[in-house]
Amino acid sequence: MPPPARFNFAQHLIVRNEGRAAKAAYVEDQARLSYGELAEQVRLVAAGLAGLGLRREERVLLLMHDGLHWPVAFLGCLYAGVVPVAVNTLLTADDYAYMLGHSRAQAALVSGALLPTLQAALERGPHELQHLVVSRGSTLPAGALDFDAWLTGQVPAPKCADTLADDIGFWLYSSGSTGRPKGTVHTHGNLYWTAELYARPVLGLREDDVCFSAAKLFFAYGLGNALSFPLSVGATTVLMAERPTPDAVFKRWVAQRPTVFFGAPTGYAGMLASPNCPTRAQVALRLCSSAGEALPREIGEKFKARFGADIIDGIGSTEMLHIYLSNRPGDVRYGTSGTPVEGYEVELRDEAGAVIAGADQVGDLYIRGPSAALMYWSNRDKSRDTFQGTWTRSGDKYIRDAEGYYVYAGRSDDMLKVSGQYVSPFEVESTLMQHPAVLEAAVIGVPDDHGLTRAKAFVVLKDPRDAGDALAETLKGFVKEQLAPHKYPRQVVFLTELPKTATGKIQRFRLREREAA
Ligand code: 3SK
Repeated sequence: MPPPARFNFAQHLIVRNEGRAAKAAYVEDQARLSYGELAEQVRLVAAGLAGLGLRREERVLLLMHDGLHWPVAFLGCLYAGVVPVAVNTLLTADDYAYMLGHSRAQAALVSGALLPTLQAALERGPHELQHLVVSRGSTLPAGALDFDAWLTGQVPAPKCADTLADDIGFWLYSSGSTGRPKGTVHTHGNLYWTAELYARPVLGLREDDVCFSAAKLFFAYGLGNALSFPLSVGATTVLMAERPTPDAVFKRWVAQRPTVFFGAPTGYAGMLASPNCPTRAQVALRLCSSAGEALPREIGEKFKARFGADIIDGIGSTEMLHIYLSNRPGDVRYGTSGTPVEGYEVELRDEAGAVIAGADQVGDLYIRGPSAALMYWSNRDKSRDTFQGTWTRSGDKYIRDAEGYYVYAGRSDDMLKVSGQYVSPFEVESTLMQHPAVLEAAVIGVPDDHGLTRAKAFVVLKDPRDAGDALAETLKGFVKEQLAPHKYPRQVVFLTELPKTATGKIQRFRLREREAA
């Protein structure tokens, strides 16, 4: 059933959960937020935004660690018709400076711990930011508001903005192989569709579930797992601000006893290898989900043997908002991404663009479905390249086997996916080239011992005599200081020259072939 034409996703959730006012919508280690409190606080945020003079369709940067304020802030914006731009908390001041300028955000809702980076971003470039609301900050800069105090002064907004299902609801930034991240524009209706097509029928999420996502709320994957999915069925969600290390996850598995866990292959591999991995009797998991990169078969099988719960592997994208190809509970083929989710169509196309009908051939994956983003903001070329009529180009290569299951066959471009997040080789290479010892560099993805992708850099030095382990470590640290943590190369090797085309373009595929040999 499509949503009605006049539709506000925050209001939709409030109405759906009217009968659950006392039930916990969210729990943290020491705090909880009931459905009734969530509805009240969403309306307070909407009133607070109006009080700041925010108008419909204006953007608000949402740069917050996962915690009770995050869903309140996100849904409060939607309720007011204001557009939250939810951004990755691991980025640099340079990234946020770009996003502030590009989104023309009028206000920012920011965690106290992230305030110094945001302030550095504000000093860097032109922006239109007029209001700063700080969540859990110890000291406030002049003119900034404290999140809780801001809400205390409000009267709940009496009604939601009269939005349409097709109105812009929110943005997420998605990385590409070249250039700046792209502002992916989603509608109110898209959140509804992913919950109705995936969370209910495929995962079978239920009111009595306790959901916990290692993927943070600013990722499309995390936003579904920890917000639109559980709130659509009246479930409870565990939120955690800290990094999802194995120990941090185990602590919540044992203390909060989630029934459904959402992770990524790197996380599952780390947990299974940890000496602190709990026993089956200590946890309450009935189902797990994996996305971000293809789940190696061994990890799924080992996990099932230990916990008795399957990991449902699927693939989605920021552009489609959530998962469109997936395994199913009761029909899991480890080593594949499963079959198309009902409501989505997928096609494999050959290099000439013709649809591949037969089995076992590699093709570019295209998807058609109702949760596709509208566009990349202010980027017509890249929008046209990705959103082609009713089809969306995924940028992934897949094979369909004779039984109709899809097997991941790599990216169509040079992008790598590390820990479920895209890494542009160009960005890492240009950072390496800022080091005084480096002449040029090329970055590719290579599998680690678990079959998961890690960045590897091939570096040509200005003076080849500098090559050695010490410089390799220095270069790793150099990248780590400047880029988000998942982007630094885990291996650095020195070459005397890089493979290039006649016109001087680096041939990364030759480096990949060399690694595979
Ligand atoms: O990477 C994925 O597979 C994914 C899944 C759900 C939502 C978003 C993304 C990028």
